[in-house]
Amino acid sequence: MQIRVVTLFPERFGPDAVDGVGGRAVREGRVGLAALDPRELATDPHRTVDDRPYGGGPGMVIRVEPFRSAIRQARSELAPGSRVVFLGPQGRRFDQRLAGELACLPGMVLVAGRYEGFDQRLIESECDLELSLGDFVLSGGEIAALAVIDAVIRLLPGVLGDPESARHDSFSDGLLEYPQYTRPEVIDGAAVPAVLLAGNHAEIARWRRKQALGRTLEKRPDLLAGRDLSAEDQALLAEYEAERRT
Ligand code: 9D3
Repeated sequence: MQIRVVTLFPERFGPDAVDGVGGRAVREGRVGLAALDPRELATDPHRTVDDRPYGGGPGMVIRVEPFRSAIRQARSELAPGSRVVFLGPQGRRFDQRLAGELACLPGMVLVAGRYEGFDQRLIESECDLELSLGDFVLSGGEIAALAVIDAVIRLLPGVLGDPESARHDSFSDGLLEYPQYTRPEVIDGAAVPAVLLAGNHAEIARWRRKQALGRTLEKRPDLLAGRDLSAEDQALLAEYEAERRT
């Protein structure tokens, strides 16, 4: 996959910008990552990227031309079928499903938003998709771009050593993970659940599924809403609830 980031802070997308397995894929060239700085493409003597808002009011607005040139330059470097993704607070909420969709593309151009806001015509004419990390205010889209890059790269074939890890990830089956334990067996009076020590693998799998379901219902009921649970999962949830009350 080829990734281009259009940003006023290109130095934040160097070879070490992405960590973990994704960073390795970038450093080994299995993923192409490069940043384009619209300021470099601004044609006026002062290389301005913003201007005063029509209609008045406080602040400045990002001009169309420098970003448009950078986006078009980036797009020209990518294969047909690649997408231009604008990162801004009004976008579709990013989630694992969207990460999976983006991972199927040959390339993507990520356009990092700015607090001062863009001329609306830029977003409408140059971007295929607008994406947000959630309902909180960032100063710009760079951190969001890194989050999207990380989430997408680790889904590319061969990036995780073990494809099973991606499948087991929280959210890949729409549930939170079961709790994990390692030595010692007891710490500050808190014991590891006995089922994990007994070595009955069918019982362990059943217990883990029950914990995953129960914790999801407790912490993230939205993930279960509108989902049809099998009779077996419903029984496990009932068991979880009963055990919680004792
Ligand atoms: C109140 C009007 N705008 C500020 C003048 C809103 C605004 C625009 C742009 C607030 C923040 C930003 C900068 N944020 C992003 O570019 C951004 C973002 C975010 O703030 N939250 C969650 N996801 C994202 S993705 C990009």
